[in-house]
Amino acid sequence: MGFLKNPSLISSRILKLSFFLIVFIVNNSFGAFGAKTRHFKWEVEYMHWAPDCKEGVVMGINGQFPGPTIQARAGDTIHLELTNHLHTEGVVIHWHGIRQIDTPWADGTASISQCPINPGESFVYRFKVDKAGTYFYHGHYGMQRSAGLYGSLIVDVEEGKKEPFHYDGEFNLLLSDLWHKSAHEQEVDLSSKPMRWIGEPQSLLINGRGQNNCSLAAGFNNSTLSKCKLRGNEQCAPQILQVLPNKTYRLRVASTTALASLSLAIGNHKMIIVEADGNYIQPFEVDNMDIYSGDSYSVLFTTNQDPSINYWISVSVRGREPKTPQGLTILNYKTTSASKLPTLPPPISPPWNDYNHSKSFTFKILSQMGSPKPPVRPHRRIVLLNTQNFIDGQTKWSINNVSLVLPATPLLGSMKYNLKGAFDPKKPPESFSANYDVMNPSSNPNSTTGSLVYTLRFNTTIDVILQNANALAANVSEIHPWHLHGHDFWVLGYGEGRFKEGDEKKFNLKNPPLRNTAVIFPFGWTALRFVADNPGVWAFHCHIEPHLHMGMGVVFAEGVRRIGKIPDEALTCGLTAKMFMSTKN
Ligand SMILES: *[C@@H]1O[C@H](CO)[C@@H](O)[C@H](O)[C@H]1NC(C)=O
Ligand SMILES: *[C@@H]1O[C@H](CO)[C@@H](O)[C@H](O)[C@H]1NC(C)=O
Ligand SMILES: *[C@@H]1O[C@H](CO)[C@@H](O)[C@H](O)[C@H]1NC(C)=O
Ligand SMILES: *[C@@H]1O[C@H](CO)[C@@H](O)[C@H](O)[C@H]1NC(C)=O
Ligand SMILES: *[C@@H]1O[C@H](CO)[C@@H](O)[C@H](O)[C@H]1NC(C)=O
Ligand SMILES: *[C@@H]1O[C@H](CO)[C@@H](O)[C@H](O)[C@H]1NC(C)=O
Ligand SMILES: *[C@@H]1O[C@H](CO)[C@@H](O)[C@H](O)[C@H]1NC(C)=O
Ligand SMILES: *[C@@H]1O[C@H](CO)[C@@H](O)[C@H](O)[C@H]1NC(C)=O
Ligand SMILES: *[C@@H]1O[C@H](CO)[C@@H](O)[C@H](O)[C@H]1NC(C)=O
Ligand SMILES: [Cu+2]
Repeated sequence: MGFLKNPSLISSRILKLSFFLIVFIVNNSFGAFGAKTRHFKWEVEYMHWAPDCKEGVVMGINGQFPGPTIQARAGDTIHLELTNHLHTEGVVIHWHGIRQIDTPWADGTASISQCPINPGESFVYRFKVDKAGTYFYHGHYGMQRSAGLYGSLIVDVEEGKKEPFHYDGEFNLLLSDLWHKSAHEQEVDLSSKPMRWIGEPQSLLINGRGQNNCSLAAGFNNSTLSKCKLRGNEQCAPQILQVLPNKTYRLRVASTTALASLSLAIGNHKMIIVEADGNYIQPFEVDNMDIYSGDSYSVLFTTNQDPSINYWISVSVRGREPKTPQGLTILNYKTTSASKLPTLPPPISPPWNDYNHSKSFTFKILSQMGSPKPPVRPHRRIVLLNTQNFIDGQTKWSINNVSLVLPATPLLGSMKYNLKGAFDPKKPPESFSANYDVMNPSSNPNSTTGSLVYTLRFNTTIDVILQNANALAANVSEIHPWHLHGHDFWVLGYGEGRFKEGDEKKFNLKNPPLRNTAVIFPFGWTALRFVADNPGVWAFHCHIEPHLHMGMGVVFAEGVRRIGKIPDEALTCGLTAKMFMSTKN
């Protein structure tokens, strides 16, 4: 057909290993047992970019969007100097899924683990990537993730170790959603009275590339196809995945969407899910998979289909009525021309509101034999009710009737140094009133604000019950993927309606999956368990960027007295800065 002139092709990484080895040897120093320190120098800046063929402004790193992929091995130390070249705002980067054992100040959460890095200044993130898996990184200040500050972080198994499954090559698929309105304008919209909702994204991006005007799935024909810009060197041209027949490939999929829950499928190819959030799971086969913001997975697929044609890989919106075209790229068997368009239409995802389909996928995720098991009972249970509320006319999300507002002084510093007045020390509620009806809108939707810091006794076992509820409008309850910093947790179970005493008898203590992100389904609850054994102050929040912005999160502080010396650069704002002035004079 000659449709694609200069398609941008990516061959699998393993096939190019020799190239990477050369780069690493030049750039990195070796430590004991083959573990290395890997050095990076990054500059963050705004740039003109056209991720979906329409030019706008994104946050780039070293001139790239998405940011560079970090590739390391388990046990390595990342040493990354981040310089802020934004002219008028601070910046931080969070390393999503990395537990930051012994380095809680490197977690990259503004107001929690550090002060935002000022324009023109640098900060060194130094931390160990202790566990192999598929991870990513992203901005964690204001709505900088929505502005495009993200990239992939891949941790391979240690030198000489093997994965528990075989594959011949691998690709990263970092999924995101894009608005044509700037993240600044979105922030103002969300904070106005009354709130102006940001709406659905204009495009879905795969590795930062998308097609805004090319909605193929609904009516696959040559007239819709002609609107696609699948060719050339354009920033929106998809990266084509090139494969050989009769091989097995690993897709490392991660979602950093601001809002969208997604379904991923490869035309004609089955997928086997083998890893979730950096933990191996019991493999299972699907035609399409759900992926929520904050999730990461590895999936295997075998190139056992007709090698003389190409196939679509598609990403579609689930859980909200879709108003966004599918995100697309092409799977190309190298035996055929990469410029031939697939003859079959892109896979269509299940209906957006088929929650049974989503639940059946989610419930299949179970830990592998031999994975760590949860302690049999908790020391403490914290129930977190998720509601939509009003505060002085602004629309907010609240947890047990309190909407999260982060303090000016980072909590890690103010808690370790016991600074008075840095945040509201009031104990947040452990639960919510017995007569609150989670199935209906609240009779009094007003709530309050607070810093919602739960202090956990070191090394105790904590159960968290995330309780969903009706939002402000009747018969509406949304999906919220909750992400915990500093830990993996066991997902013990899900249920419909309100969590009741006795529901804990149905918890899965045999093979619950270990994850760092778990979803609550509409009108349902999700039960999590973790051991508070990582000294630090950790965010736990809905990974939907506008929801966090509107207060949907809490903070867990644990083992605060055991926290090591916090680097001075993490403490250059609020009361911690004043503390330095007085000790240094
Ligand atoms: C989509 O098409 C419309 C009408 O042809 C055009 O105005 C718009 O700029 C296009 N959008 C993108 C992202 O190319
Ligand atoms: C092509 O698909 C579009 C979008 O679904 C539809 O509006 C149009 O009628 C289709 N054209 C033909 C010739 O089928
Ligand atoms: C589009 O047009 C080409 C040739 O012009 C034809 O071979 C192909 O089958 C058409 N595709 C569809 C989906 O109609
Ligand atoms: C792939 O394997 C199938 C079945 O083993 C075989 O028939 C086919 O020739 C192989 N294709 C290639 C391109 O090697
Ligand atoms: C979803 O599953 C529930 C429980 O199995 C069932 O009662 C309900 O009818 C299903 N809904 C749909 C739309 O299939
Ligand atoms: C909620 O707060 C608003 C002011 O922001 C007030 O006018 C209204 O009466 C409050 N509603 C209730 C039920 O207290
Ligand atoms: C939530 O807090 C507001 C403001 O303090 C109060 O008016 C309301 O009754 C509370 N609602 C619940 C369900 O506790
Ligand atoms: C944490 O608790 C476990 C089990 O109760 C115990 O074996 C371990 O020594 C404790 N660790 C620390 C650092 O206190
Ligand atoms: C909400 O659902 C109930 C039960 O299905 C129905 O009776 C009611 O009319 C619905 N309300 C709205 C506002 O849609
Ligand atoms: Cu949410």
